[in-house]
Amino acid sequence: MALEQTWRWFGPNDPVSLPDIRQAGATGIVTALHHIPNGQVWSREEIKERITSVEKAGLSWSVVESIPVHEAIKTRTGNFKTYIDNYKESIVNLGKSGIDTVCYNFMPVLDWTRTDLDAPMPDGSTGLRFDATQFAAFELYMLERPEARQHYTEAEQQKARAWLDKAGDELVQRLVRNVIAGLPGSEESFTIEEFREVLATYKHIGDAELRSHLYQFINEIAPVAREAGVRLSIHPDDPPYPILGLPRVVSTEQDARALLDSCNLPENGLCFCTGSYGVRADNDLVGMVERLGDRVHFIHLRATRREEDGSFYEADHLHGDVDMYGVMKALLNEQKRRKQQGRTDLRLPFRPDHGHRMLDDLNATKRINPGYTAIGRLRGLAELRGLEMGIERTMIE
Ligand code: DNO
Repeated sequence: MALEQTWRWFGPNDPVSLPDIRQAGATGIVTALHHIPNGQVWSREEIKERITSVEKAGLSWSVVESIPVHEAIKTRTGNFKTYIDNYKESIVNLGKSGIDTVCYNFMPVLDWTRTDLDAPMPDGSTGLRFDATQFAAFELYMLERPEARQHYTEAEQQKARAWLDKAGDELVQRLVRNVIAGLPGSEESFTIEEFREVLATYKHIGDAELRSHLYQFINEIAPVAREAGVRLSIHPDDPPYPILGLPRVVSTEQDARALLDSCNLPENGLCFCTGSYGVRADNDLVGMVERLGDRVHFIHLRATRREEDGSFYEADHLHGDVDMYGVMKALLNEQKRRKQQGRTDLRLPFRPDHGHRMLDDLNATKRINPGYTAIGRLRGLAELRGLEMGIERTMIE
């Protein structure tokens, strides 16, 4: 037994081609119909077309990442009922087409957030980073969010100001772009003005409200997914704590457990992202796989490194704060358990999440998606599959 090796592909415009992915050794593709506007139904025809192009390359469409959840669903305002109906229809169409795993997230306004997409690593490669000081500078002095001041100590505010005074226009503009102009896979992007407006739509939505909206949503879609033969997997918050005064409700083991308990169907499952959950020292990743593993349908493997002030960066896949050996072993044990229990969902897809920009990908003229370079992920996947094989060989059947 082994986990399924997959690779994220952003579709025909992705600079990394399907034949490249095949050479990397992945067999499954993780993709989405990014060209369909958020909220609209994914038709059988569109799904078929994507399946055909993936299969032509000798690969299979393993996971949908993601069907985006419209903001109206998260706030339960406006046309949210129509959007939920459309969501269901997309799930049904995917199920009929033989696609059985769908990833989604419930982060308000922004999907994943970083301040720096090219932070220098000691070995000469670059990686993604969330810098606490730069983020403070963004919300205090560029976004000018009035309540942000309460969130930072005097010393933190001064540090952010000092960064800003030294940064220069180009760096400042880049920071704004990195935070709100949409990272790969995010379906939304904003100007500062638009961003202020959309933040205001959460004025009356706190932690309890967002949780309730998520639980209502999953209770509506999970039974449909069950009927359609589709397993849903929620991606955790990245970073895994509230930012910009917005609530975040999928950041910890307790959050994940509460969501699973809110709708007790196996189709209501998790995407286990070690990079996101791993930013919190209080998330025991190995224990989480042991305790929640029976509801994990999809896995992102990457390792972050925490710094004292709350900043973090993406380290090499095997050398961050994440105990990748322990996680991999726990995942293989989960797969074994499923086999012993006679479960049919043994296909546990994982993808090397993100990777450093290195070697030829550092070439400034080369088009790349930050975090989703070919060579950095190739390295990540190679290391992870080696780790997996080493563990597997020593496991008692
Ligand atoms: C970032 C990704 C996320 C993820 C979504 C899932 O690299 O892991 O954008 O795809 O949050 O819905």
